[in-house]
Parts: sequence; C-alpha cells; structure tokens
Amino acid sequence: MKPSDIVNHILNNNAPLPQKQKGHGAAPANIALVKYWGKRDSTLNLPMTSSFSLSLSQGAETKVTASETDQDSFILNGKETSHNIFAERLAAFLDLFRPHPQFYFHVSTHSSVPISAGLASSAAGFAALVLALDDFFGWQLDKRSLSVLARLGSGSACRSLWPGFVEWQAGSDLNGMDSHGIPLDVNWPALRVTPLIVSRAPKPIDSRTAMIQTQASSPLYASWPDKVASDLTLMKQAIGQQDFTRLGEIAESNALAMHACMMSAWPPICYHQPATLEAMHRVWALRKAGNPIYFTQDAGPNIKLLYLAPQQAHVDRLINEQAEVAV
Ligand code: 2P0
Repeated sequence: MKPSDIVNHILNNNAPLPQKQKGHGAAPANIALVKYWGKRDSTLNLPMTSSFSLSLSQGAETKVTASETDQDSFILNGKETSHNIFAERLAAFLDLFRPHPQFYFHVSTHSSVPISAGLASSAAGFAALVLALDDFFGWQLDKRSLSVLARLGSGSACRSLWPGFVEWQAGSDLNGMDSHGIPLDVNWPALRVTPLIVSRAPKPIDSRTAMIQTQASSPLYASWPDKVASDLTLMKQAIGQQDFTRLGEIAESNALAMHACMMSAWPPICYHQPATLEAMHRVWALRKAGNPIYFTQDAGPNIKLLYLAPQQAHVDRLINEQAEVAV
C-alpha cells in the first residue's frame, strides 16, 4: 500500500481543484512525554508503538496558494528554501495532493520554534500544511483524517492537530487508518514545558535515519515496545491523578531509555552535547534540593524542562545560567 492509496481513500478518489485563492492553517509543536521511536512501516509512517505528547503554545502557521511558476516554492520564515532535504520531503508530500501533475504549490510557513534543533518544528509544519490544504481545497475533513494525512508527512505531525495532551495510537490496520492522534480531555493549567536551548546547531543525523539505524542495530531496542506500553499506561494514570512527580519521572525515564537505545546502536547515535549533560546535572541538583523539575529530550541536543508554575523562578534562573555557559 502506498501513501497515495491512503489519500485516495480519505478523499474518496476526488482530486478537486482549489476552492480558494489561499488556504491557511496553524498548528502547535508538540513534545512527546512518551516517545515515538521506530516504525513498523516506513512507507506509511506507521509506528512500532503508541506515543503521547503535550502541545506547546508555539508552532507553525502556513499559507498555501497555487504557484505562478512551473515548480513548487517554499518560504520558511520569510526565506526561500526550495533546495534542501526538507523541501524535497515537502514536494514529495505535495505530490499526493496535486489536482494534476503540472499543478505546483507555493507554501509559506512561519515557525515560532527553532528549525532542526530537536524542537518538533517539522511536526507543527506538516500539521499546519495539512490544515492549510484542507482549507485551500475545501475538503472539510475531520481531525482524525487530517491526522492520518499529517502522519504521512511526518509521524509526530499526527499529534500536532490538537492542543494539550494527545495520544498517537499505533493502530493495527495495514492501511494505517487507525493510526492517528486522539486528544485527551484533561486540563492542567499549572503544567509547564519550556525548552532549555543548549545548542542551535543542526542535528548530526535526522531522526528518520536515526530511527532506522536504532531499530536495525541497537541491542536494547527489543525492550523499547514494553517500556513504552508501560510508560503510556502510567503516564495516563499520573495525568488522571494530576500527579506531577509521576509525570516527570515517567517522561524523563522514557526519554533516557530512548537515548540509551540510540547510543547502543551501531554506528552510535549521540545527540548529547557536553552542555546537554551539564544541563541535566543542573536539573538533578535542583531536584535534590527539593525542586520538582524534570526534563525530556528529543532528537537533538536541547532538553525541555517539565515543571509546575510555582517552579518558574528556578527555571528562569536555570535558563539564564545555561545561556552564560552555552557556546
Ligand atoms: C517523538 N521524535 O515522539 C520522537 C521523539 C523525536 C524523538 O517523532 O520519520 O520527524 O517523519 O515519522 O516524526 C521525530 O521524528 O519522524 C520524532 P518521521 P519524526 O516526538
């Protein structure tokens, strides 16, 4: 089965012309508290396990129009970006939606999260793009169908269709129609997630390649699906009970287990910079001193701090101290 089969299924084999001059979509970035790492089907972007995220207030805003030239053009934060790997991925994704082969898109995205620093910029980008296409073509699809479409662009994008907590259920259908985000209706206004930037350097290996390498060679990866299943159950319990300590412990432990799998891959994958470890030790020292602050880390050197609102002053201090030592 190919991505185009899924798109045809969702759009009932219709490839309508745009219904508007311009389509618009906005979507939040999301940070996984229980991570997605590994695929059971890389063509349809179907994950080995379910995962669970919290959406941020930052994200991406995208406008789609028909291109006036004979090629796609992509603008990212005001800059032409039509000739890199990300643009190739976008063009391949847009191939799924062209009303005819000579139809080209102009896509302009503004991202309020740093690009390629492990801060989930591509998830917000693909989710915003799918929403913009829905607006442009007048599909009027429900969120779950849009989540499936976003997943075809980038797995974690399927969680960026909603604010708050979202579970990406792995699903079991071969066509992946049951593999999409599902929002959890829980309000936790005091919960905070704040990136602690230790480096803005592009990542040494993209997460798509890193996942494949981990699955293919890490001797620890066999234990990963059980770890995720258990963490997911415990995480939802912790959120139901608004038990922040449990949430922090599970999220931090899950991220460290994911990175342990990566580090034990061959060739090894290490997203940590010296400043990443330094930041982690600072968090652990704060915790030892009685401040419930935890972290998670994605496919990049930066960490994201998890805490409740009363810890804000400690977090601000941590971020200022880190800025002084960061290169
Ligand atoms: C996540 N990450 O759950 C995990 C944790 C990074 C670390 O999803 O190949 O860009 O497009 O499906 O979604 C990053 O991988 O990968 C990611 P593809 P994606 O957020």
